[in-house]
Amino acid sequence: MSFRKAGEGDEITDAECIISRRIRSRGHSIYKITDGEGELEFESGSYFNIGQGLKVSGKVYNDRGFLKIDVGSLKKTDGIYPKILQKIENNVEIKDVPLLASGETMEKLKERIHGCARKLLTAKKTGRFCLLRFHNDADGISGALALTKIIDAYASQQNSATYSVFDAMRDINTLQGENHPLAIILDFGCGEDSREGLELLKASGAEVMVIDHHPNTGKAEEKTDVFLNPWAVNDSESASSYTAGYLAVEVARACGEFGAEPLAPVACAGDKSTIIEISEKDVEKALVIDYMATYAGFKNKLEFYKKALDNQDLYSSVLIQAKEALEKITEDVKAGMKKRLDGPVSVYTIDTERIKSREFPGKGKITTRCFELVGESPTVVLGFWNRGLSFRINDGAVQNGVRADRIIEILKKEMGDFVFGGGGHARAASMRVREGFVDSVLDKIIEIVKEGGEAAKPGGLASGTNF
Ligand SMILES: [Mn+2]
Repeated sequence: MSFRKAGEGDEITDAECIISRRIRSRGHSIYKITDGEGELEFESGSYFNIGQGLKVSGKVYNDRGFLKIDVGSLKKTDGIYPKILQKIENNVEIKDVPLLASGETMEKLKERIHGCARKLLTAKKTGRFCLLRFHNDADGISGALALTKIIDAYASQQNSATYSVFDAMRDINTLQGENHPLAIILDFGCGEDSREGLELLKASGAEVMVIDHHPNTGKAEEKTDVFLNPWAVNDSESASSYTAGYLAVEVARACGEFGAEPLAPVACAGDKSTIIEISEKDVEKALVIDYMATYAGFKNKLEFYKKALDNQDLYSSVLIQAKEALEKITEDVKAGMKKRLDGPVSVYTIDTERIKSREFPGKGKITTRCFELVGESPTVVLGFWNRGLSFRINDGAVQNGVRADRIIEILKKEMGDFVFGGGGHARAASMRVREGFVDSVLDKIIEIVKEGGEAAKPGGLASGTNF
């Protein structure tokens, strides 16, 4: 008999169920159990983990309005958890609401959004252990704030766009002893460099959900159970504009959590996406989050960001400091930027290490500042430092066939000995370069851009690279 139909006096025989909650009472515990369709409770002096699979028999009774089982027999049984989760997932209520951003890409993603929502609602219902790894910028953090409106998660900030083997080891350690945990990777993890890390995470037995908008060069869907990325349905660079934080807000909305909506334009403002309307206030909020993220290690708690957004005094102080820091570098950037190529697509470079700034703005933001100062014509800005560089490319240049992800791919092939991991979007990306070789890499990039028109044609420089 299913728990949903059970009533006072009914006999339950060998029902497969899992522990979904434990409430401590005087001298014993009250356990909530679910068979995927309904819930019952029982009292016990023994200790069971959340998610423990059981076979339970006994008689149902009514204890002041709560249906409980007077347990006759109880056997710990493994392997039940996934089955019960699946049942709940099939039955949870999804809100099929119009999406905040319109267009074909989002319509095609709806099923995947609902898939994520089902997993999260089920995790909430069953007390499932969730680990949430979010990228350390306004997009990733806004998304994490949206998802934690649905689930309680062990949230951990990721200060790199790559999910390394090191990251995976740390997470597997955290998940040790948890029953069939769910690991959520938000706003990173789809690049080639994240492949091995994701592989390990999946092999550890965790269920893996990736919500990202970076080009899927690492074929992340093969190492994940739930994969939400616009690149899966749209193979043009416009896919990147559906930011991870925005997607997370859509997942929250599908769960019925509409309070997450104000986070969507903040996420988009952070990644300079214009798929939805963004106010000046959203841009400021994104700046505040970015500023805070720069000054925080990986131990940063999500709560910390939430408080700053809610606390007017703290918020204003951070905003003033962040704006001042950006303002301060503007003159230096103007003086330091160099036009290295004048043509159908121009190239500017900026040595980010010669800009006097403390932790904020970082190298990426300095490059962005330079990008904001160049004109509207097709342009590439390269911010460089000792061991790497950062790309900012405008629409005009992309239309001329110049794309950061393609250039990085060519560099990896042709200069593999001193070009390391790199990745990102068509219009914004960064890469690591062996010390002492940045100048030659810059020269090579300028050469590629010079022949940029060729790169876009079949048989040109970019042929053979698949995006
Ligand atoms: Mn992002």
